[in-house]
Amino acid sequence: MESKLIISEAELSQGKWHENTLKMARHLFRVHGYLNVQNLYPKEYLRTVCDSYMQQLEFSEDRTELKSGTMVSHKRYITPIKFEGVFNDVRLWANPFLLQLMKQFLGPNPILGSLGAVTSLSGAMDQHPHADYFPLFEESPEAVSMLPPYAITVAVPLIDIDLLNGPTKVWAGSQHVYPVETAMSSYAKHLVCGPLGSCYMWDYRTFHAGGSNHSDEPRPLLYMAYTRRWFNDFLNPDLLDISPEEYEKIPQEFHPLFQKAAVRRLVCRK
Ligand SMILES: O=C(O)CCC(=O)C(=O)O
Repeated sequence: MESKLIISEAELSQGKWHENTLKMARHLFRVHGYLNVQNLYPKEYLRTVCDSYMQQLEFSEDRTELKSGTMVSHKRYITPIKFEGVFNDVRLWANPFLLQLMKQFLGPNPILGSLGAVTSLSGAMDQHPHADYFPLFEESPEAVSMLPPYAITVAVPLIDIDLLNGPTKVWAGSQHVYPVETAMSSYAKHLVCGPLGSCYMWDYRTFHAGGSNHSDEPRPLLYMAYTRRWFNDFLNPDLLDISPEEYEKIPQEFHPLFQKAAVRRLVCRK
């Protein structure tokens, strides 16, 4: 069974999850290592995000390659995103339903650690299974199954994503095992996708892989990493960088989400 939730009409009108749904979300995320929420974002806003992102991309003349970003597997590119314009918007990173989930999964003080997008081009092949980070205590495999998440990747489809243009394959439950069984046959493989407005999130330890793109169009998937305050992600090059001008635009109540980016800037200036 897929680990999936739909926000109810009553929850949408109240702007928050019902307590029981939150408990269910926590249970699903802990057991499966991921959660798919089908209706988290307003579609009109995401269309503006998609337009802005696609305008930033530089394609080769025949559109078979991307010149911007880093190729992470066949015809699949990660591009960091500048924290400005439509991306410096509370609707994206402070969506009330999303923040409630992040606090359930990561404790009361989550940090936004990175912002980027992964785009697979037409013809992209299946990516290799991987986790976004190592287990924290590699010398103690038994700890891996007990520890709660320390970081989460939140993926936001910028178009309707389906089985044709490229779901993200997720090996449910693999976040609890170390060393992981590399053939992945011990874990249930879920093909996670959703329409514009949906959002799926996985534990940094959960094995996953971008699926092949059999459509004629690029498949852009925005991502944000939310982490516990003390976690430092040494593997990902796209740590959030916020200029002082953009930081000023962030409402005060959300400054705790950006504590680390703010401190990094102060330290780097010295
Ligand atoms: O393309 C996807 O669906 C996921 C990509 C991914 O996990 C990665 O590039 O690290």
